[in-house]
Amino acid sequence: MAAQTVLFSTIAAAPSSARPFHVTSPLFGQAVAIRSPSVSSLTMVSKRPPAVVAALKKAVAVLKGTSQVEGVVTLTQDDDGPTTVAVRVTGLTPGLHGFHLHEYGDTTNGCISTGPHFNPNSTTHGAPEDEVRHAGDLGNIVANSEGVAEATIVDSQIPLSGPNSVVGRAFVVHELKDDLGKGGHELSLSTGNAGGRLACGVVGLTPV
Ligand SMILES: [Cu+2]
Ligand SMILES: [Zn+2]
Repeated sequence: MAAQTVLFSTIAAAPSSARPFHVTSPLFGQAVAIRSPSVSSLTMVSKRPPAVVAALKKAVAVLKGTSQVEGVVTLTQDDDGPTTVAVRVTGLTPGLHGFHLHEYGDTTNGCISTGPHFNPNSTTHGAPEDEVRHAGDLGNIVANSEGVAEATIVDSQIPLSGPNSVVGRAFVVHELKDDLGKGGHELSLSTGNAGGRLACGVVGLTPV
């Protein structure tokens, strides 16, 4: 190993006029054959600009509960950009309903087992536009007089890959409006006092 390292340094530092291939030593010749591909690939990588590879990721969650409330949420993210969340929920009472990403993709005990709001930064509850918020705080969706809520949310705290990926976590739509942490209720800074969990669905990858 030590001999190879020395040879490698010598070759890398050699001026262009040096002609190491003319050296007839069998040992040296063998070492050049092994090491030279590494030298050339290292050189090329260091001189090349970073490759831009567009990586679109897409995920979906199907929301179900014990009531007639149901829905579909699709998430798309381009590279490390913000995630776009398209929501359609039906069967709601007209008005505002808290809408969050909860920590776990576990529905063994219904929506209760999805746990608290996804909160990788251990902060308090807030509005999506607040500095201090849970990553999972997506505010409210608004149902019309037919009980249908449709929304498109763009958010930077819910990526589809990396350490804070939300794939495998769950969306929850609530009975009541989320007070966005400002209601003064004892639950305002943890749940937005959004009441019961009407429907939920685990986020899973889907074809792009
Ligand atoms: Cu919630
Ligand atoms: Zn929250």
